[in-house]
Amino acid sequence: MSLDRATIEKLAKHCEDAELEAYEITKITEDYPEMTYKDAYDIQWTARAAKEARGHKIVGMKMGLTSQAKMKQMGVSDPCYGYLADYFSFGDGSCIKIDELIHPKVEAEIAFVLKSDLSGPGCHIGDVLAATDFVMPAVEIIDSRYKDFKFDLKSVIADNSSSSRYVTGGRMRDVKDLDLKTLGVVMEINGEVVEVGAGAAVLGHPATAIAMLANMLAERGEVLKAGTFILSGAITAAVSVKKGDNVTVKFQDLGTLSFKFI
Ligand code: OOG
Ligand code: MG
Repeated sequence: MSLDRATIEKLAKHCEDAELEAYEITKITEDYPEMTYKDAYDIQWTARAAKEARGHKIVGMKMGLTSQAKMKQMGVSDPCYGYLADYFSFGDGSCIKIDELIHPKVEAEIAFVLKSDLSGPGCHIGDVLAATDFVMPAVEIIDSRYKDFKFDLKSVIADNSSSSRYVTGGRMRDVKDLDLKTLGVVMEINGEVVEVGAGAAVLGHPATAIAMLANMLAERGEVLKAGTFILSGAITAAVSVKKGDNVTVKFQDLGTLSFKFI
């Protein structure tokens, strides 16, 4: 049974307040076990509209739980998406204030920027590669609002798929010049290698995640517009960070990016 509009709005505020004020909440499915996947996305889209109404710009989208490493780490079996707001975005060399976050983790990702619209249903990897303007290196900082970073798929969707911050590197490349399947990444924290991976960790090929996003959005009548920035999902497992940590991710063919938690 679906939740009513008032409950969707209440839960959107509940999750978004926890994000804005950086405090933990219990999984919303504990109080609303009957909620559906559509309810979960309705909650996410309602919080997104609230941010826009307050003057924030939505600057991109993300896919999450697209790799076996992540699905296994979080105990879920399907990918999910979320949106990226203007204040989530940081550049290479940034300092990120950890006190604004609850229990952040970092994960290496490949970001896509589109040059033409992409829509489902039936969107496939060829459509994605043809519609991609360029790819660039990125690190996502996820910060589930749920206690101990534990959730089920509906709860995490309602919580904007744990979106929190992301950092992009300055090197853009044409997908024609890269093999995104074998593109390797090495993630270091304070000079120590903590995770390694290759693009194929993301559904066999990161562009597959973008096709999946277009197909999921089509269920709501939404389209990925030309110019959209999209995080395709973690290549590595997510690693917890603390104040003072220096994160460096080396991407084959896409350069290195670094930032610090202060
Ligand atoms: C959900 C978001 C996962 C990814 O890239 O797999 C994600 C979570 O693990 O908190 O962003
Ligand atoms: Mg991610």
